[in-house]
Amino acid sequence: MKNVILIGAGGDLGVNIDGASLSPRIILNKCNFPKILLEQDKNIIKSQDKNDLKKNLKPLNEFNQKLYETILKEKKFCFTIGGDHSISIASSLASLKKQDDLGLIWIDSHLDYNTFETTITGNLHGLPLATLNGLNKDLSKFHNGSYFNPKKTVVVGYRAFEANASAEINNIKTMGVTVFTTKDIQESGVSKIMDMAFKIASPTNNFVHVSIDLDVIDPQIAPGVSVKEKDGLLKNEINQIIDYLKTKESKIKSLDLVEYNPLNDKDNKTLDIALDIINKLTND
Ligand SMILES: [Mn+2]
Repeated sequence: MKNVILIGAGGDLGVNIDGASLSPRIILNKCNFPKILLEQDKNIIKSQDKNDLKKNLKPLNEFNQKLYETILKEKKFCFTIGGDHSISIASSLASLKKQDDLGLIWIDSHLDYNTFETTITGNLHGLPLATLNGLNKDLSKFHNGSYFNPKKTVVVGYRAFEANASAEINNIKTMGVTVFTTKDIQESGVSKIMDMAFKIASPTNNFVHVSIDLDVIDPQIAPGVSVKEKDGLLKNEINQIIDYLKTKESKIKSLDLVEYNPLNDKDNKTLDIALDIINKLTND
């Protein structure tokens, strides 16, 4: 992949657990690419109010607006390194603003499809995918343009069924987004699922944005995330996904890698996987 710039998005205002904001600085330091590092204001005190269902909305939007404007100006291939997954609201919408009719592939153990009405925690990293399909407008006020077509939006790797997710599942079904579970991958194999994902996200050979949440990987292999979901993808499966993405390089407009949390990592296991993914996807 030529002409890559890493955009460090050091924000974790979307999650009540600290740590993801620290990861871009660590990752960018180990990568030999042009880079821009944005970090959230260290003086912000996160909301701990259980009844607050729009936690840190204002500073989160301010951070995302900066990220959005940074990516809009950038001519290189933007590979955004989070941060929690709320930063992908900005990275994805900026990419869509630059490229019409962009499909969206969301590789994640969670749906990230809550709305302000269905979220139980108010942790806004559970809302970005719904936001990218045009819901939760309060999270995208900085964006003046269209949203991702739900019919060209695909989730790969979902498995967080037990997390009181019925309202979220209802949201995503109503909108018409396609979801492939971890079980689907294990039963049908990576290449078949990824073939289908690309057919849905890119039916007319249009470009796609790919957003990879590290919690799609099994937490025994990649413990350094904020919200762990057991029974995840094994090393072989995530490697196959990355190899597959490599074959579709010419159709990928932009990438995110999010949710690395160094405070939860063990022996840099997750860091090593994150660096491996970045190196594989960016190597020519
Ligand atoms: Mn996510």
